Amino acid sequence: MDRGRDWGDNCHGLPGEVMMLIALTRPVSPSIVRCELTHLERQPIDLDLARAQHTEYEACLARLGCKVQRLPVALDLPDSVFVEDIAIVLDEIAVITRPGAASRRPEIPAVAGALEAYRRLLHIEAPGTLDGGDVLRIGRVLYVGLSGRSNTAGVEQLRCLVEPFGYRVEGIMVSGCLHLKSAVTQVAEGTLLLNPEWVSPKRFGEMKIIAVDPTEPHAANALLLDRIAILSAAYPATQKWLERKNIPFVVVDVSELAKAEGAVTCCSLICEVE
Ligand code: CIR
Repeated sequence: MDRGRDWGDNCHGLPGEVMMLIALTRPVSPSIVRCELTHLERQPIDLDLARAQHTEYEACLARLGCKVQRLPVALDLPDSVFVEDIAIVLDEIAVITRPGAASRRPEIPAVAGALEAYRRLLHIEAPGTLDGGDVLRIGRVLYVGLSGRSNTAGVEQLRCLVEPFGYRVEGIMVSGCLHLKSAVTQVAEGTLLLNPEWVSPKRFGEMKIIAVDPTEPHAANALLLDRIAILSAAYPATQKWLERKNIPFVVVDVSELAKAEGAVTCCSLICEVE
């Protein structure tokens, strides 16, 4: 369902410079039924439906102007569809993470192999842990969740890696959810969608805050592509709040991936290329 105008043209940058957005994705693995779970009880996952929803998610990315690049399926890596956790893609470099769940570290080679075509790669190393889902970029600031997955060593390593490129790193406490981006994401220029039960709005300075509807604690995860947000279809009450603020968005149904504790940001890595 598209609630915005036609946002297919995502070309921007300097005059004469044609930018393209690559969206790296990876298919749903049949082993997703053995995924990591932290805050949810295990429920049966309908694999065919999960795959269909993922394909529709990719189609949504394509409609919004991304060139979708699919990595090969990883039959024995249950959480490999959630590529976001494996890297932080910045304009100048990409940082390959060291995921907090050891089961997810074998996901790294395929993601790093694809990203090295577009960015110089830097790496988080032991004892640091960091999940991409904990890193929210707003301009030149990287807000990094101190969650069950990302530790202070990981945050400090990230700081050392990115400060030379002009980024500031701000560690942020999160509780009650998996990642920082379960609790807060950007939905428009200068505007965050946030669950105040899981992260304090005070850390985000002058940004406007829209709170999730209290009946929808998981609604804060949105993927902002250029000027339009992709949201999970499961949270209509929160979407009414966004409509009232004239925030443009589209929705996709990711109900089966949500049973694996995933949402919309986690299924792609967005990489701007010339
Ligand atoms: C995990 O626990 O690692 C996966 N089952 C879910 C990861 C979701 N990732 C994300 O939101 N960035």
